Amino acid sequence: MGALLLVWATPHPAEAARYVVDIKNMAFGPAPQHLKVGDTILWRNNDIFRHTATAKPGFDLDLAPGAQGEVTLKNPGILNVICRYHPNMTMRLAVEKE
Ligand SMILES: [Cu+2]
Repeated sequence: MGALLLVWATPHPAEAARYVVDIKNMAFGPAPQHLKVGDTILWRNNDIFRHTATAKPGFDLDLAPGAQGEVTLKNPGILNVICRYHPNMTMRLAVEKE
């Protein structure tokens, strides 16, 4: 949790955007479009189940019900996001260069 708080406190580049993805009813919310390197995504678990937002390589957030976590997109490319507990939960993110 300490690491997440540090991420929150880190100043973002002026052009970086912040997106929110809500997890609910065993599914990821709509995938943000036009993502760029340096943008951040806040994942919010609004479900009654524990979920992860996992992309390898990339990030791995383990989110209890009601928890949230933020990731900064570091590399361009396609990220295939899954929940490790529910492999049918998937999301595809396309990250463009900065
Ligand atoms: Cu899940």
